[in-house]
Amino acid sequence: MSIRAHLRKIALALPLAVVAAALTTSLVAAPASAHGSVTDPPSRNWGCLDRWGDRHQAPEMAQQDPMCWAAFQDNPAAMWNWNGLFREGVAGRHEQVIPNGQLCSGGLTEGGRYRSMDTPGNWTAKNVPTNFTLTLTDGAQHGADYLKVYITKPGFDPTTQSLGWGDLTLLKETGRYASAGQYQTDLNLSGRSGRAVIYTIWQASHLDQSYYICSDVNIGGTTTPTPTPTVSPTVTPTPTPTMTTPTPTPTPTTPPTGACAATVTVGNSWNGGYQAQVTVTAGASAITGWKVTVNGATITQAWNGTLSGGNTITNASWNGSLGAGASTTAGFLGTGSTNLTATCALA
Ligand SMILES: [Cu+2]
Repeated sequence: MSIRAHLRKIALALPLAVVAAALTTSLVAAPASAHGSVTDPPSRNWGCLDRWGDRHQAPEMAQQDPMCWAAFQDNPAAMWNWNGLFREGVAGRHEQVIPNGQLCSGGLTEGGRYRSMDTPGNWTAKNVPTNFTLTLTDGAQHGADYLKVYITKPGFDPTTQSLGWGDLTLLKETGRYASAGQYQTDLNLSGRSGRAVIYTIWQASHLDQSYYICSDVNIGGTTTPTPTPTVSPTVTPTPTPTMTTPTPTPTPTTPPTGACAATVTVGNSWNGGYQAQVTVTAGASAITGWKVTVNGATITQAWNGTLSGGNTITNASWNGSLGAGASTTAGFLGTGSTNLTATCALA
């Protein structure tokens, strides 16, 4: 068991009463099927899940990440289903179908599950340089007819203004992407600085399914917001293990002795589920394919790899070949125990 997984077991043991209370008051739905979202710069709901999923009821979130706090209070399913913010049958008529003020919720799609994403406020913004690469993670490997990437016009203040189509400038429309786990495109924001919203429309290729994704950025920003570790005085401080900083996955300095080796690291967890990453490292010789079995896992979806048999991930087309000692990663969502071990075999 990794250090993080071990910490997580401790963490899971502590707030059982809290979890039980949450179960009675909210319907927490695991992702029903695999879809995707922009993961860098993180979409609003993916960012909230990434930063807080493992302690989504921590009172300090209200001060440190107030928009995420509000979003979790409104409907945590907006975070658990971070990859499900889409509409079907729009036929490319995005501006006609999505009303102003509802761009970040896909026009209140899924019964308004994502409505909190539309709220103006101090969403945590990622510091980005003027040239950077946007990454969309497609856990379902739907492919993309195109990505349409917009940015809010200079002077638009996402902390106070509701987002409408007239606030956006089209940065670029990409061509098609073959089905893969991630789609990337370079963005050039030269001449811009400060807060902005990157608005991405992902037109999936398997059917007419369009995703509407708001990511907050701070162009040219270098300072990280200083978290205020204030615990609400009405709450008894809980000795929550510190897990905000991901523990770096130990990287072998020498290739493993086998043909390949795998480690598994559990990331965010929530009622009934968790996210995890496997790291695959080639042995002393280059390999052309790998297959990782995560013992103890019940995997509901995987990305950067193909799921089979409930707990086995086989490399995707683009990350199977590894030089001697080289590493790659794949991610998955699982349910049940987080006491996991991973084994690697050639594929
Ligand atoms: Cu999908």
